[in-house]
Amino acid sequence: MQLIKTLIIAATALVSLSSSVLAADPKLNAFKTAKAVQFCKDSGLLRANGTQIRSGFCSSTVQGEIPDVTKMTSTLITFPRNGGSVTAGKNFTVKVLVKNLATGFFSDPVNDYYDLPQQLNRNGIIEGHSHITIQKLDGDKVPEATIFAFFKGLNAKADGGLLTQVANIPIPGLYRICTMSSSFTHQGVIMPVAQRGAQDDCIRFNVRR
Ligand SMILES: [Cu+2]
Repeated sequence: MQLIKTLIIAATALVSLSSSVLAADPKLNAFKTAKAVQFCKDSGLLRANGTQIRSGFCSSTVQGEIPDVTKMTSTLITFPRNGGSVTAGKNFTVKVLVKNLATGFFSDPVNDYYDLPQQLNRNGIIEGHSHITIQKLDGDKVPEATIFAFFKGLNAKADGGLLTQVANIPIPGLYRICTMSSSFTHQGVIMPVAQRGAQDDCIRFNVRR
């Protein structure tokens, strides 16, 4: 117990130290990178290699550049409407409004998955893209993350903050559509503070016969 307490105090001290004066010290950054690499060496998991390893892996990519609180990513799905409906087997256009995400930055997901830190553009906005994922709901059963009716990375540049994607759901039912905002190499966006609005949106809608 004493050891754990000592470790927590040491960790807290390290955090306050690193977040204040030493953040820009290249030697400390090298030290942190070395620590991250060592962390993955010590982990029993496969090392990340830029591919999507389905059995899980250990990444030593640093989190990277994190925006100012006034530039945190925020998203709203405007179509389908929450509680609205579309017709089964008929194309519809999902509309996503996104704020504070410089879209159109989309790395090759086959070879460059999670392999670069989050980066900001010269205006301090995260460079990345969003995704939409649509899942069928079954009462209060938590959906399986491996099962989805539709998925698409939104690789195009937003037009006035608007991202669109044509989708088609053949089977009627209640569905959930969510966005997943990410940086260039597909990792979820990283924000400067914990207490904030969500970077993503989810809505529920009906697919009718
Ligand atoms: Cu992606």
